[in-house]
Amino acid sequence: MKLGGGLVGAVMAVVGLAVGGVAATSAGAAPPARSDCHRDTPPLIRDGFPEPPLRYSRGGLLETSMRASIGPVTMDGRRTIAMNYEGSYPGPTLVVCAGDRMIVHFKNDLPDPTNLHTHGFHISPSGNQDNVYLDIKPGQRFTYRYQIPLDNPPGAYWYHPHHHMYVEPQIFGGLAGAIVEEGGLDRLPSLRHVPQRWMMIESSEVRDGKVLPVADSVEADTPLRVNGVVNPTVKIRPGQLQRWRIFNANDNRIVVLHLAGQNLQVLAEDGNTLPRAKSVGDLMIAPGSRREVLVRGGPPGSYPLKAKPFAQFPGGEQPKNGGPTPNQTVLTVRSAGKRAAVEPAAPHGALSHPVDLRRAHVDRRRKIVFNETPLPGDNTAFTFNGMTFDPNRVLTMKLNSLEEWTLVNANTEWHTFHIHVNDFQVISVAGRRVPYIDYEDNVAIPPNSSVVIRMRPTDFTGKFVFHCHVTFHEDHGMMAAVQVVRDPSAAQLKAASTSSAGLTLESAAYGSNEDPTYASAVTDARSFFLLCQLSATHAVADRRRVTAPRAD
Ligand SMILES: [Cu+2]
Repeated sequence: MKLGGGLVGAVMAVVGLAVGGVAATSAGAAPPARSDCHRDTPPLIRDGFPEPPLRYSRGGLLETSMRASIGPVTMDGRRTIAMNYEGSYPGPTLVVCAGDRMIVHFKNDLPDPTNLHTHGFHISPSGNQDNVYLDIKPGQRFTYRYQIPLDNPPGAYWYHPHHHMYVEPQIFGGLAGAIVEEGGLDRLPSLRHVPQRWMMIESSEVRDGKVLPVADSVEADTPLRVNGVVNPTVKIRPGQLQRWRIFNANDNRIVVLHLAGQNLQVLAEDGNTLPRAKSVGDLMIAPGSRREVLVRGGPPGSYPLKAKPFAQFPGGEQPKNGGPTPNQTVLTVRSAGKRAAVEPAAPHGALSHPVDLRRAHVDRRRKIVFNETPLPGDNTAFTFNGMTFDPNRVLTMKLNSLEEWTLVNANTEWHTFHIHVNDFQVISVAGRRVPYIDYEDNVAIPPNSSVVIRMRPTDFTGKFVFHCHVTFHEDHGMMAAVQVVRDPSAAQLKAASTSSAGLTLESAAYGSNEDPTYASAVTDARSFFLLCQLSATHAVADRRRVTAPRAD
């Protein structure tokens, strides 16, 4: 087992094990074997392609240290100062199985508060699990103890900081790592021998050997790195099939990927295996989302995987002014060598049989409007139904009930909707029904358009959040709290609107067939005050690149 990228990582990992007293490895005793799901998985290609350190669960447990700090990492083969987990950019890849426990000995050696979010995990949001309300101050330690449920779908997840108002600077600074839960597709006979690559796409701007603070960067221009390297080479043989798990770990950027010479065969979205493989020429991945794809080696030659120009923040010619991002090469596929005699065929037919919520009875409907309100001093409040994030304003969902949410983007720029703990089924995008069963934990919402989703919170009660995963928007207010309870009170089941300060967002009554009415957006005084404070703290005045043009 490879524990760490360098000596520090390895030592930290060993210390981590010793702290928990798990691997009672007195000299000579063998460590526990890897958890069952890691047996006979498709091989991970180790041919010089950049790869963060891998940490596998053993005997049903992944116990690891996780130190967040600012210090040297290797980026593009060079020593670079960045925010990092365990001295690595990206952080170590955690490889687990459904049903495993995960113990993370977290240490905050950053100058700011932080915490850890297991993005996409269907896991408890409470206590020392996926609790984004934790405030781990500089110098503090915290031990996370996660119980990964047996029904957490195998697939691609990731971890990143989730302390409100620090998410964007910390992700851009370098804090992100992959989590892979094995099983699922790994067991499909047609994929058992298809080798894999795991690719964390991040953007951090480097100058003079240091990652710039996000506030000093022109973000849309920032190069995209795959596992810490600009434009790495992917070797493939003509005819060879490879399976890539792609993580968009950018703080803000949507990427639209296009591989020269072929379509990508999409197998899974946000850890959810699709009912059937989907062939796409352009693959859009929202910040925070993951996609699994199959790629076939073409005739000998080089094939760039491009991030196509994309106007995420319309309003100008240059990225700085909100124009399209430049055409960037994310990686280069080099097809060479002998064509193998027998290459596996791509899977065809059903890959999975997800529960379809399209015909199910809806218990409650809500409407969430994503909007932006100008503030004094060239600042912008990013709001849901006119309100910025207030941890004490909590919307209530009933455990095991079915909710339908209409997500309205009232702006000329893109937003995304991400919710913790429970994934949702995307029903329609911009008025068009999705023709298959499409589960995601983060969906992009086109400008001046809407997306309808359905979800049924199961297994876990507790309080968590939903937000835009353009993390600049999230940090500047576009987030709200939600709790799942077994037996909601009468007040929690009533229809509610933004004008009743304190309880819920725009909701029809539980059990009603009504669509909620949308009250006109207001930024309440308290939110306004918080936003002004926030603007002062983060000096966002010069950072208009992620704000949409003002409405005239
Ligand atoms: Cu947004």
